[in-house]
Amino acid sequence: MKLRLILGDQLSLSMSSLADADKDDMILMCEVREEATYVKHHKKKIVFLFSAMRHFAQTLKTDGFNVQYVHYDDPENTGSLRGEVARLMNEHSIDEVIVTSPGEHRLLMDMQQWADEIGTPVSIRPDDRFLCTTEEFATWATDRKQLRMEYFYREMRQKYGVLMTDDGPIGGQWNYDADNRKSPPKNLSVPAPFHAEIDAITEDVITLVTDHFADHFGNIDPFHFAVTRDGALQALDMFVDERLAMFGDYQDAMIQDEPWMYHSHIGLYLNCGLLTPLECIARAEAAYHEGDAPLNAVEGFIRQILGWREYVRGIYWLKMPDYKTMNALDANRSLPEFYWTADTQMNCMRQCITETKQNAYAHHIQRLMVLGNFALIAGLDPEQVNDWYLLVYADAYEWVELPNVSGMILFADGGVMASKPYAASGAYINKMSNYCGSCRYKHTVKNGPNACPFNYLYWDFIDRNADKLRGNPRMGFMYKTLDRMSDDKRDAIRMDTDRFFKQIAADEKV
Ligand code: FAD
Ligand code: DLZ
Ligand code: SF4
Repeated sequence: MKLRLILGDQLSLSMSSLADADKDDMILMCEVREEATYVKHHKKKIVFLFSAMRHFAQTLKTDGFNVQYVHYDDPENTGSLRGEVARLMNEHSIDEVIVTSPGEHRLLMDMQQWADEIGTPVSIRPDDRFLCTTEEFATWATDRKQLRMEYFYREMRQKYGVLMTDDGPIGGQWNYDADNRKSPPKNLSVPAPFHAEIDAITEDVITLVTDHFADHFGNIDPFHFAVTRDGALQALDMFVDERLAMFGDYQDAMIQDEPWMYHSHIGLYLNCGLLTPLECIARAEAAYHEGDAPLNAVEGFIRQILGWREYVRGIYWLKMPDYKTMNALDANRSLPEFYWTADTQMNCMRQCITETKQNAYAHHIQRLMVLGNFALIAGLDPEQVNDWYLLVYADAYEWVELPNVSGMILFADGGVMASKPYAASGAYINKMSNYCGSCRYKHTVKNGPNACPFNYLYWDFIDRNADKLRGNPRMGFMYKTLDRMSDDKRDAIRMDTDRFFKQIAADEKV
């Protein structure tokens, strides 16, 4: 008999590990302490994943498969994937273990030892849910000086014939980002997000997570995520019908108390297998052809999935394991406590952290330009920042989280992903949001106790990293501006920065 292991983020009937499944084979799914606590995942993320796993196991059983499902609180549960595979091997006559390659390097390294330890062959099959294999990405990357997403994306468009005509990209351009940076008007009325009802399975999981993960970050209530493929498809439909048309215009916009904006909120479904990337791309492309959404919105959305998502996964497998420990800017400040409590007077940070706590979600520009930008200019330790991002979001797995954090926000990879650090001062946050209007700090003030901390931290970052960044051609303008600053101005920046971090060290509210 073969044992087929399905991980929590492998909830697709099309998994390579199920490709030739026989109804006599045994399918193992298990809720284990090791996976749920290697970082202390947000409570809502655990509820989502355990409930989605239990629903998927039910689907497999209904389809006639022999499923062994190990509950978290089963007294026999050994607490690890390896332990659960070994336990079944002792109880049954199993001649091969089959699994689809996991999304995280640490688990792949572990699985590659399993065969020796249990004395049975372990076949690790490729994860063919992605649109670019790790081998194809490595070939694309070979001999390139710069691994820029835009060129990768164009090749993916051509490979899959997405938004293409015989003469090239539909509309004549590959990228409509220039149209996608509108500031939000005052009276924007954002549609309500998808809202699934809680069933008995989710109810049980909520009780379990409340009892066993009380010390983990975040709120369970309200819980509205879909936990089945049908639910995830409904959420996708709702996005295409109600939000996609505006996705482009307000992609970079942030509004106070509007955590969901015009984003799709499907990342958590894609990453655990409830949705497939091609079906999301096809739905959006069809909406364009039917005249339901403009090209800037559809191209922008498709670029995120066909471009960014595949690209970051390619970078992850190309650069691991070294990527995880890279710290090109030698950043070493500890993550301030307010990343956990939201107890800060910086309104933008308070909003984004509060929403993250509440929803296990923040949209891209909040992750990038508020939470990430602060981490970059404050010089926070990449390891701590990575751990935070990996545990707080329901869509976070290391293959997608790490390149976004170490590459996109922190420049810890020294420029593998981004050609320059994405640092910005308060003016940018004010341009793209209405957060500054209700802030105790003033985005127009550059120094002193009322100044927006992003303003002086930005220049301190530029100054502090001069030896590493001055040579970057895209930073030339910044260093010219810095060089023109008076000594008094530079002293004021340093003093404000010192005061700010001293206040944090003294547990004062900043
Ligand atoms: P939308 O804005 O509607 O975009 C549609 C889809 O495109 C997303 O669901 C996602 O699958 C894909 N996508 C968009 N941007 C990216 C990107 N930069 N990288 C990979 N896929 C992308 N995404 C994750 O899935 N998991 C993470 O752990 C994660 N961590 C991030 C950390 C930082 C610091 C930053 C800047 C971005 C991170 N992202 C991550 C990317 C992006 O922010 C999320 O995919 C997105 O916010 C999810 O919300 P959504 O489904 O509403 O996405
Ligand atoms: C994220 C997660 C959590 C919280 N719990 C489990 C679990 O109990 N069992 C399981 O099979 N998978 C879980 N996962 C997802 C894994 O961490 C994920 O498969 C790996 O990180 C590889 O991407
Ligand atoms: Fe954030 Fe500065 Fe604006 Fe306050 S003033 S919301 S700290 S950018």
